[in-house]
Amino acid sequence: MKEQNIYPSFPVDCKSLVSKYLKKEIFEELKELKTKNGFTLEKAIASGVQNFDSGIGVYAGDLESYTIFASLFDPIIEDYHQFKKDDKHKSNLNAEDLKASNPDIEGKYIVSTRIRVGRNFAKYPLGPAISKEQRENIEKEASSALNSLDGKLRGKYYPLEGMSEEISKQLIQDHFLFKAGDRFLEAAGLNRNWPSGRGIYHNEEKTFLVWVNEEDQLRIISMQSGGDIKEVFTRLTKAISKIEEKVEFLYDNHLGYITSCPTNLGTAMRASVHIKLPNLGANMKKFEEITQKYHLQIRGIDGEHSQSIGGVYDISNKRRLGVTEVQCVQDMYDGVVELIKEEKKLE
Ligand code: ADP
Ligand code: CIR
Repeated sequence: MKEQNIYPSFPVDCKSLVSKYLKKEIFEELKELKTKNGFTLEKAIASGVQNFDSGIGVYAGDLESYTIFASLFDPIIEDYHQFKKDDKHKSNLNAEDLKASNPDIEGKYIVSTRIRVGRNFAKYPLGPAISKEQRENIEKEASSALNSLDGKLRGKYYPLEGMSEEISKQLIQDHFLFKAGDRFLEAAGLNRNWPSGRGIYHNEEKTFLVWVNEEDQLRIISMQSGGDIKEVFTRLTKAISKIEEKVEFLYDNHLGYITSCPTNLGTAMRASVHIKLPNLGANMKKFEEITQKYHLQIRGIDGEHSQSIGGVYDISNKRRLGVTEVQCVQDMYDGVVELIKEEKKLE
């Protein structure tokens, strides 16, 4: 029989935030608690307990997880976002406030720009705690709201179930679709009943896409080739407000938009460019000095936990909570301007 409620041990070189903050006394205080949706501490920490290379290692099953397990979640949130218990989140989705003329008109550095937000339905638990039936209802409600979009946002919903392997492979390779089998999500209970209830909506040009029932119930995405960051942000903000006419999203005055992973709380926004920086890539000290100054994260070009290929990096905002959406994109934009300047110096 599986042993339950035993304080997990982490290797000494484990750097995840869950290993840092899950002290024995916190574990003892929280181990018997359960949210109204039946979400427990054991479920919340499963991803970090099964994946010692996690950066964070916890997921929430519902809004209540963030309060019931606050003595674990709060220090993790404070550490990742530099956001304190009494701070309030602010939202600003007015694209007019962004100062971002294309930093690479010749198209020499920026391959593509993508901005996404995570959103979850107010009336359901989050992905780690939903039932198959709830997930399927979300899919129905999401696809019906999306199918009512018109103009440049008009598109079609494609369920994962029944999608040919060839098409899904191509969509993943072209950076449009999420990957299957992520071990961090698997351990968090986010891959249960795969592929049922999952899918992707996109317009003809694939500049506006929505992932359904991956890590969050919706990932609303605007993307295109090149570096016109403002155009990408403008399209995203219009799409969000259209979808919000049909669906009520989970929002909290303290934590902003509620997401299953605490790194996405607040704006739930990741604004990124795929950018060619081979010289900075060979000078990581300088590279990281700039990314730290502008609160940016470096990822590989096949998404989270992937490697850079051919000197192309995924550069995105790291801050998402306690800063507005405009500020998230501005962080990325200002940092990218500086990165291009430094890359030119090194050429
Ligand atoms: P998320 O952005 O939702 O946190 P990932 O980091 O896994 O998740 O990225 C999802 C997909 O989006 C990956 O295929 C990744 O390559 C792609 N992607 C991210 N940023 C860009 C970009 N600026 N241009 C093109 N594709 C991108
Ligand atoms: C982890 O803990 O590494 C995964 N659960 C993903 C966390 C979010 N991603 C990130 O901050 N880069």
